[in-house]
Amino acid sequence: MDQLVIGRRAVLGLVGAAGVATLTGCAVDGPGTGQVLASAAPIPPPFKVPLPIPRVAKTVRRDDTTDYYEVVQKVAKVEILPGSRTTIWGYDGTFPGPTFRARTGRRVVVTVRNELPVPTSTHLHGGVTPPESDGFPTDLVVPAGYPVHTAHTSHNGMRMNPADWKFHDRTRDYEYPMVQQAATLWYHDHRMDFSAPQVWRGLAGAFLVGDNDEDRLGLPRGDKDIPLLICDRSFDAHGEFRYPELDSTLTNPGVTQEFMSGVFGDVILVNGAPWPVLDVANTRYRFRLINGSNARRYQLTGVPLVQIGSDGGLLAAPVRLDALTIAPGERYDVVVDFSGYPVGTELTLTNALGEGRTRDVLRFRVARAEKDESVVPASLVPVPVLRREDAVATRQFDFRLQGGKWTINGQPYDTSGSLAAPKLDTVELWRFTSDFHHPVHVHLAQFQVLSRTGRDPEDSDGGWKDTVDIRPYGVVEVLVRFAGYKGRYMMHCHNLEHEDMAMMANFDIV
Ligand SMILES: [Cu+2]
Repeated sequence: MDQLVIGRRAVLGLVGAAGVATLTGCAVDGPGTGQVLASAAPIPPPFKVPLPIPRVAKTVRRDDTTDYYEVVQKVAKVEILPGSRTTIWGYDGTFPGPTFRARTGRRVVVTVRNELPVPTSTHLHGGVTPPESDGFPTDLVVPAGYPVHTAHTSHNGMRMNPADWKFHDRTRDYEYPMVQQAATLWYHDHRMDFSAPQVWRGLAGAFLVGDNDEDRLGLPRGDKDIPLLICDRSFDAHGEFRYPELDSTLTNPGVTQEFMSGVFGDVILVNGAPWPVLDVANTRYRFRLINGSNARRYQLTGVPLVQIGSDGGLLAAPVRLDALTIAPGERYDVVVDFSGYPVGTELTLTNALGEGRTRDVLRFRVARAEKDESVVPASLVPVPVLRREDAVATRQFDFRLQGGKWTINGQPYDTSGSLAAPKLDTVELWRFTSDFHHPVHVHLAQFQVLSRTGRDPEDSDGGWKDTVDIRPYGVVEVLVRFAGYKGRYMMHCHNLEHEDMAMMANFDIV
């Protein structure tokens, strides 16, 4: 029998697993399910390069209701490791892509033009988006001359019906009504079979929604409100991204056997820079933490964290945390108060789930004294509390390695299938169970965590979420509110290797 080991020595043999797996070494919390891919390039020393702040996307046009943007997905060369050039696939040729700053109630239309050699699908993660613009994995923008029939190939037992595929020639508009409150969203690639390698190459960015309720609070703003997209990557001897794909043209899907459980990089990037340093004033800062890693979980600690928001928006009240665990796809909105530190102090945000170099993340250097205009009020925004009795239905979704495939309820992804049909404007109790670490993401609908393996939710589980970290043998109950739009959406594991290897399912809001 093949043996599965998670964490430190992640070895996963899928061939011949025949649905039977032995799990060992799961007693200690770890970086998730995956295997470290070592860099061949010399790894740079930490805390030498400044934290990049992604540029804010500019509108190309505005009218009474709508802000219009244009984004080009293209190949670019950027300096990530000091002194070498890395080829990336980026929105506007940058990694991360530009930060969008949207407003509740103002519609956003993003025209995406694909100049990459492969199809793409762009998902606004956390967006309350009509199904046509949700970035379905089979709803693709294909580059000029791309042979679309090659997209219908099937692997890992996934069932692909050619009728489910949609192809847009080179460009398309994504329409985001922004009927949602202030929140930290992000956008990333969601192409069927290839989300993992395409996000790894750089297709990800922050999308921040603001509203009047948030403005009234007096939270840190302007250059003291900073997205931090954290991800791990590996590099080859030439400084190019290294990834264990079977086909570097990304025509045929899959990764080499030993990485089917997930890919961990050994270089931690924040906003695309390795272990950067940020000079701060001795005031409060607001950081939008986004875990853009394929598989790696982090437990962030080392600086005083006050959580003010979760995936779907601000909390009812701030929560003081000693450490914060963030799984792939999750976001946490936090305030760090540097006022207690004299100028010259250095504080390091570390990762308690890492080892060696992956224990470090980002350094703050208190560089100047300033008067702080910001506050963190004891009460933030009203958040209705869902209760168990609000649920009109209960469903269970089991995330599991079965028959050598990553499955949900025993089934690999079926483009035509649907596992649930919740009614619009109702609440359901969904119970997620798992064998390994699976960060579960539900499109469109937001939820509240009700329990974790029979216990109360954790301190950082509060508020509206769209992604929740399920631990090995964990049972997480969430109350999901189906609001916004009818139509077909999906849920999936946000370990991107699991996602690409069939751990997705459709559901229909009716
Ligand atoms: Cu998973």
